[in-house]
Amino acid sequence: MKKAILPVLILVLALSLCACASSVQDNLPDNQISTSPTPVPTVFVENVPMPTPDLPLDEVPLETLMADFATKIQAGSAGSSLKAVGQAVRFMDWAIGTYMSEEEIFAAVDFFLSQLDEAALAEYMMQLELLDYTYQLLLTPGQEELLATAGCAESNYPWSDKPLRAAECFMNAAGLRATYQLPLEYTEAQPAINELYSDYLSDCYHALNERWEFDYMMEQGLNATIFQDFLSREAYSPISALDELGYCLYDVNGDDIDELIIGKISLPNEVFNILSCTSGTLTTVFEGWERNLAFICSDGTVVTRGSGGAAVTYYTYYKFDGSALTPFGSVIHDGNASPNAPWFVSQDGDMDITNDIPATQEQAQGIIAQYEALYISFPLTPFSALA
Ligand SMILES: [Ca+2]
Ligand SMILES: [Ca+2]
Repeated sequence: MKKAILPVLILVLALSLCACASSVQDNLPDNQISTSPTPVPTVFVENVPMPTPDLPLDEVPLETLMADFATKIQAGSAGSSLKAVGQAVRFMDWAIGTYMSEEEIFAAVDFFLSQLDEAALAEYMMQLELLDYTYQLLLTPGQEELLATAGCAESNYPWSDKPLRAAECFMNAAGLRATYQLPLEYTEAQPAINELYSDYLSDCYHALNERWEFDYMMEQGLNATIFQDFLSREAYSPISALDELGYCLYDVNGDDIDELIIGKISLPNEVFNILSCTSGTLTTVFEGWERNLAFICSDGTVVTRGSGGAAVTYYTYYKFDGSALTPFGSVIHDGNASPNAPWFVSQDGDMDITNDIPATQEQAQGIIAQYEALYISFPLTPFSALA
């Protein structure tokens, strides 16, 4: 598979890890300040301006920020866009620095919005729309002059040239990210299924219903490993494979062509198969099994999590262009090869840790958590519905 290096996301994550580390240190009494700060893998920090040590990026609680947006952003008034710049800067500093999970962000946003009456909510949503617009503007190049005019020349610009995970979670929770809600719509109205997909899904149904042989499933391009595994469980499970496994259409990379997602109904963010029909033929983009699963993030990143036994776990991060996956980074825990310092990070997608960079557990798990916050749970339709 072609290798491409897209370091920005990893760099952003590293930046946030550095920021968190510095803020923790800033909050310690003097006699507890560590004299040997955790080294950051150099691969993460190349060409990236480090946050200034006296500026802990995550020091402002989200609820404080949200209250400030209400008083300091004036949508539609003179000078409103400049005031929004200052708030967008704080918002992006928060997004880079926060360790809040997706659930925590959702809960905080939901709670704040639920306190507002109808008129206040309408006003606040206009303020958030201006904030969102400004935030997206600040992800683009050439905004130095705008920042200087707004009195924010000393900001951490450019934070990133890609959407920030926490910021996207926030906007999604506020209802400003239509794409994130797409999977939910599938439960209400199934879209017309592409003929390539419908033939494939029909095979899936018949394979499970008629218990096709393993080799025949393989010949038909089905996920024989998973299908046979779930069929064999029927001996002791009250749920049939037809009801346990399901599918969903979802446009992973935003090119208006849906991909076909196959997974387990009860674990709706774990994906066994991703299929594409972008090229005009049905293509298997990813085929997994229970120890090598995929997860799809709301920003289009595809993550695979593989296991090589109890002590070995691989997380690989991919860009998806509609037809193929290209790895841009990985986080590996290998307690066999390196029992005392098992975590590694890299910008490659191979399983080889000899060309990777050692990382602390905190750094590695920080990267994993930032992507986990974006995993989509798909409302899968059971194959039994195709009867
Ligand atoms: Ca697509
Ligand atoms: Ca490697």
